[in-house]
Amino acid sequence: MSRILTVGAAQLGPIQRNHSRASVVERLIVLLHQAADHGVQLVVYPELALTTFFPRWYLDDITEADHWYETSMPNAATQPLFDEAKRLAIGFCLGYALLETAADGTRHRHNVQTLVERDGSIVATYRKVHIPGHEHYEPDRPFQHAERYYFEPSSEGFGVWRAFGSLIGMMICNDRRWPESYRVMGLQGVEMILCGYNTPIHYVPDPGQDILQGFHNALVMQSGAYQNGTWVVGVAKGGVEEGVDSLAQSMIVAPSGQIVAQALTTDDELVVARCDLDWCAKYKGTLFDFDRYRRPEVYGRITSQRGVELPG
Ligand code: CDV
Repeated sequence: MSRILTVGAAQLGPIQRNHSRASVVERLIVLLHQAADHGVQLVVYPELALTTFFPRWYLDDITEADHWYETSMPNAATQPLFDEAKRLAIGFCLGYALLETAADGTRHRHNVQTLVERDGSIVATYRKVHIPGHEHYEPDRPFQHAERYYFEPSSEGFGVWRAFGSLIGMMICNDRRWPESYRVMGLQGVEMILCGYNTPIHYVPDPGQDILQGFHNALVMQSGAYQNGTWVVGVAKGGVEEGVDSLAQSMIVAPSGQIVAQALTTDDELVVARCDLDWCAKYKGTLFDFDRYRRPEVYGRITSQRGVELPG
């Protein structure tokens, strides 16, 4: 008998800076109810799904940004989502900014996704590994992308968890452009990767790429899925948020690399697919039989070196 996991990619339209957490959580719950109507078992929300994409502004005093971060999960604002999901027996994956204070008093800021099982228990919180953008204010930009100022990169890497009768991994936005993200999870047998994203259509360092945003988005997730024999659920925040137009095009990609469902709008929209987890084995057991065909002994540069070293 096949193992089916019915998944909902819960795309969000824009969240403006004056939108309250409560109003956003209401939108998340509307999508949750749509998911229930479709027999969805797992709902995936975008990166930074509780607030506007605040790294587009640079604040000299970073503590003035503290209100964009959650300090616990669940919390008062998100408890209604946790309660409703548990009542409906739907699991979910939620992206948000997390501010933690360590035992030594140091404060740590991460861009995270928390995975919650159908019984309401927290499976894991993944912290973003690849942090794009810049550390300092860049006056010539039409908008900032100061993620490297607002978030520390994770040193925990990419985990895979047994949940939803499957092997589930997580990554966030820019992680999806790096083949290493998928492969580290592929090497742990991942069957479904959950990825929230916020991608401005205007890529300031090279506007020539703007027209290719949709192509590149599909390209990386389709190839990552195929080369690792895994489902990939990519979920966007789309539309014009605080004047910045963001790519939507949320999609669910099969282990074959085929897109099986894709958002049609740039707004709040639920995209559903019945994912047969056993399809992963078709690829993991043939062309991408890692144990049989991989050659780690000649891939040393991938972990020993970061930038390019030209031949002498
Ligand atoms: N939120 C992101 O990580 N966004 C990045 C940047 C480069 C636009 C992305 O890769 O989509």
